Amino acid sequence: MELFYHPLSRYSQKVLIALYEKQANFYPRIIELSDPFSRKEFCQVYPPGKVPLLKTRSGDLIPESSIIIEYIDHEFSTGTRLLPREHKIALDTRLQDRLIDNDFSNILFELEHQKIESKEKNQIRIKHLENNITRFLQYLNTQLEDKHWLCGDSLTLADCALFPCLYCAQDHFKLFEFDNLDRYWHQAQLRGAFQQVKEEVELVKIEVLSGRRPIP
Ligand SMILES: N[C@@H](CCC(=O)N[C@@H](CS)C(=O)NCC(=O)O)C(=O)O
Repeated sequence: MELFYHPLSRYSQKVLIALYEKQANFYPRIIELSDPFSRKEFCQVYPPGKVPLLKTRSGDLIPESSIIIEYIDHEFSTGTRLLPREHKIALDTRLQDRLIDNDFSNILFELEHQKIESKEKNQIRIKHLENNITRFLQYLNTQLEDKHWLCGDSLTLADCALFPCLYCAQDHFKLFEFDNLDRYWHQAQLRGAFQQVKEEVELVKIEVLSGRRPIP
């Protein structure tokens, strides 16, 4: 199996956490999305040019982080089961995963864009996005009132989606103000699979800052 990804992409981090949780072997193929040559080469493999992308042992291409995770969860019986067996919990896992991608990760993208990249900062839009994320953090805090991980006692696909978002959100939001979420976030940072992903992220950030790697 080959994983095309970028270490600083949240959707890539989501898949990496899952691969490490499953103890699944893969060849890492880093795509520098800001490098036209790397991008062109990747678009020849997968024209939409989005990471993450999994190439299976039989050569099939699987895009979309949640679908990749469902695939590896089904393929590998090792490690953590990421889509629970029980239908009701599996449905909740898929729901939380969708909510995190749509109402947290994608909003964070726009917020980062508005705050960092955009020259004309639209303060009203920034406030609106921050309010949306704060409401979502409150929602998560309530969900975690009686649950160890987001969907129950075991770590699932939904947690793989959530960790990278919290990792980014901690720079913009006071996570410690949400008691249950704060407890969850500390717990997440002790998880081996996530620690492995964070190590790679920190290394790449240093390389970008020192100019040894292009700005993604
Ligand atoms: N829904 C997709 C989102 C993938 C995505 O948006 N990837 C971003 C990086 S995090 C990307 O490849 N952007 C490059 C582009 O859009 O050209 C997933 O879950 O995998």
